[in-house]
Amino acid sequence: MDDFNPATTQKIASIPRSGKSEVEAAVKAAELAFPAWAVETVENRAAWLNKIADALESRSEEIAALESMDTGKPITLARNVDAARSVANFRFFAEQVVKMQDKKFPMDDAENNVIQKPVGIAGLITPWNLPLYLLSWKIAPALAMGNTVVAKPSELTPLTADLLAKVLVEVGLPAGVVNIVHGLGSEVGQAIVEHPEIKLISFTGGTATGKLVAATAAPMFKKLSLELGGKNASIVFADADMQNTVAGVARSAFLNQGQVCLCGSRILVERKIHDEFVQMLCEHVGEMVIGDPSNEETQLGSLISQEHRQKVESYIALAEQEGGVLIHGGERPELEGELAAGAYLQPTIVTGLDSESRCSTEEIFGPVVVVHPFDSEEEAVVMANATEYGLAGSVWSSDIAKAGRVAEAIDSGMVWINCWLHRDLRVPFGGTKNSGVGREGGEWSLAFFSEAQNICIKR
Ligand code: TXE
Repeated sequence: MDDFNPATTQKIASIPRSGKSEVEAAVKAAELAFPAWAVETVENRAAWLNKIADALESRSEEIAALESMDTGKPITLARNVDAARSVANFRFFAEQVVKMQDKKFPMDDAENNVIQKPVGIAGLITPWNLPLYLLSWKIAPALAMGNTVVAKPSELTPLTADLLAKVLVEVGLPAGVVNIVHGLGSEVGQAIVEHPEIKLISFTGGTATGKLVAATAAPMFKKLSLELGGKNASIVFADADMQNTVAGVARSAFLNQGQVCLCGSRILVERKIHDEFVQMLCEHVGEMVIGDPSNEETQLGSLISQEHRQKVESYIALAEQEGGVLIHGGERPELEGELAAGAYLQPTIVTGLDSESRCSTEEIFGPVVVVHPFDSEEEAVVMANATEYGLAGSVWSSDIAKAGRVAEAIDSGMVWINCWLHRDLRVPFGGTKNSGVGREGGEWSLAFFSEAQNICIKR
């Protein structure tokens, strides 16, 4: 299969279009490797993770360049977020797993010991928006807990998964512990989810695909973690620090061209500052540099593909049909040379829509945000919760008690107050409603990638 740079539409690689038989071979290899890997000491597994982190770190610049080329994202973002976090994920779980302790529950006449055992072969399926970042977020805890892995990266962004496979060979990780199978979701992804020997599935991707994955895995009682889409609200109160809030809300709206499940794509603003806020937001966004992802100055790169841009543009057309006003962007920027063919789109801000309109409630997953005014705390909460998603959100106010009340009332897995995407890898990550099932992160990942067994000893 061909792999393209979406910023230029040039072909950059060919990848194998694997199918059932390659998944079968990967499962066989993972099965053979499992017994030895599962009984490795925790310290040894942590040492492997650190070795992988070191090897990735020495290739950080290469990872950033590949990720930027494969996704169209700005090189600075690929360097500071994707490359850095991929290394950090391995280091973090190496540290976490050695700190983990078996739990004990004493009784008068007996002792309960809860131990965490490996599940077996873990099936990991990841999307295109944060390729190695999300793959390493799953591989590291899976390995730390003694599982072997069959992983499928997105067919749109296979390059850093391929680099990881080479790094694993270089550092000498025993063969079969990690197996990466490239190909289409409907072929390789589906074969992984269906395979009876794969006992656990961790999936990050679209909600529609998540439904399919759940429907296939549930009758086999596989352990399942689904991290799906989001339509997250950024709630701005009149007492917020305007400068900080405008910058934070704009970053939350447009980071990675709005292609992050956590992006704040619905901006709810207290009516008395609505017009002023919107004007400041437009000015801020107007200064964002859009263009060549390899340029250090670029803040907004290309979307993932022409097809995805069409989908996002169809929402802009819908916004206009629904009575929305495009107060910023909405067009393809005019770029020169080979970039002219890229999947670029201006950062777009829409006002005047009903807060229950499709553009305000459906995930667009691109550089398009809607802004709505609200009059009271209660109204802001109702509006924030009026979507089928429940992943994240942010609240901006100098009244921390009020912001805390609103945060608790939002039906989502994560809320930031006066910041966004301020990540501590120890905290739970995941959503409610159509944003998924389960939590990963810190001890939640270690619990998910293992089976708890209680051993009760009668004295
Ligand atoms: O994702 P898919 P797509 C959202 C976003 C986007 C929409 C669709 O709204 O517009 O999803 O994106 C694999 N069995 N997010 O179509 O298809 C696929 O190969 C098993 C949010 O690109 O869900 C890839 O590796 N696997 C999201 C992975 O699933 C299957 C990030 C995700 O791709 C499969 C990406 C199947 N039947 C998109 N079909 C987030 N939560 O951040 C596909 N796949």
